[in-house]
Amino acid sequence: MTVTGSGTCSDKIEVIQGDITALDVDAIVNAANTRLLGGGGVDGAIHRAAGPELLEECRGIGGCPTGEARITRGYRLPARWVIHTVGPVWSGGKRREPELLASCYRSVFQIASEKGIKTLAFPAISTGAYRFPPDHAASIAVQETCAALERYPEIEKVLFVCFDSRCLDAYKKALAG
Ligand code: AR6
Repeated sequence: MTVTGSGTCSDKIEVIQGDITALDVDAIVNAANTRLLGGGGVDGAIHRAAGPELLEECRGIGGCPTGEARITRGYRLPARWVIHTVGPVWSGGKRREPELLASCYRSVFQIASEKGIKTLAFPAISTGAYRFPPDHAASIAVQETCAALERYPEIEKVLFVCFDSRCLDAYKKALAG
């Protein structure tokens, strides 16, 4: 299923349901942890699909703080690049979780712009193992993406990739404003 947004920023946004590792875009975003050495969820799926060279490159990076991002090649993935970002673990919302999640999106877009990336796909960062409420996370994702698309008009397409229908509903609501 595909939901296309309407309005100025959302002309470039699409919400789809599926596996992010299958997408033929310039870059896919990984919801990683601070060690950057793989894990479960989307992180595990990306490492499995990219192959062991990805872990090798990640080892050389030496980790990433929460709210920041790092880029690697995509190796066996259809995507040329993987931008790894570390979302906050939700613990009630009083530990700057919303700010840290917003910072993930900003960091990813900054790197994307530096690398000339024109199409990129995000998973719902922090909404799995890290338990960030999906509606709140989707509204931060849409807000930061709209701001970034104004700032970096050369970015052509942003896909939000959902695994389940709860995630899809959250993005539909967030895009409806
Ligand atoms: N494609 C798209 N979305 C996916 C895929 C996939 N192949 N697999 C899972 N999702 P999570 P987090 C969705 O837990 O909450 C890892 O162990 C999933 O349904 O992957 O940021 C890392 O190493 C959910 O909506 O990431 C970290 O330790 C979303 O991706 C920790 O989990 C994010 O769920 C990060 O937790």
